[in-house]
Amino acid sequence: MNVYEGSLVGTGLKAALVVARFNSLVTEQLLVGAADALRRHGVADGDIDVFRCPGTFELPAILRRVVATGRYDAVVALGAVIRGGTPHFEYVSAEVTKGVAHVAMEAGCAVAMGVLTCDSMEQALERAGVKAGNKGAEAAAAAVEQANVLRAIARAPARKAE
Ligand code: INI
Repeated sequence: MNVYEGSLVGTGLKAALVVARFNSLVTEQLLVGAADALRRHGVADGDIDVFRCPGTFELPAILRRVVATGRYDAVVALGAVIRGGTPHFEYVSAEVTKGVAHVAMEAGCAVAMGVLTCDSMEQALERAGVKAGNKGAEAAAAAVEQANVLRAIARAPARKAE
């Protein structure tokens, strides 16, 4: 049996964090958590680039451009969609989920989803480092693991079918 999986060691990886400015009280904390997690997993500070966009709706388009540069092993989308009194929340959260998934499927590198979809600002802050962990950090760790499993697949020896 040959098992291919990704380690959580980020040494030598180049990473990009794409962060939405809307709800920046939350998204800046997701960014702090994601950058901290990358460094703690061994990614060099100079190998982490940050790109900002207006809102979560704009994340997939910027993500796509960042991925297309071919400069990164791991890219993380960071945003916070918080329910208001109108259906806007549903549209933005549905589009970003589809958009990030679409970019991830086409990308040659790891793409991770660090976008919160919450009912309240309180729920969002809890998930941005206050009391329920930091989803930015979790997404960054997932990106490191995914980048490493992609590398492992690329290095796997070709075997003939029996
Ligand atoms: N953008 C967010 O990142 N979070 C939200 O909660 C949000 N809501 O609810 O409106 C939001 N809207 C802005 C949207 O992402 C776009 O920037 C805007 O529609 C312009 O295209």
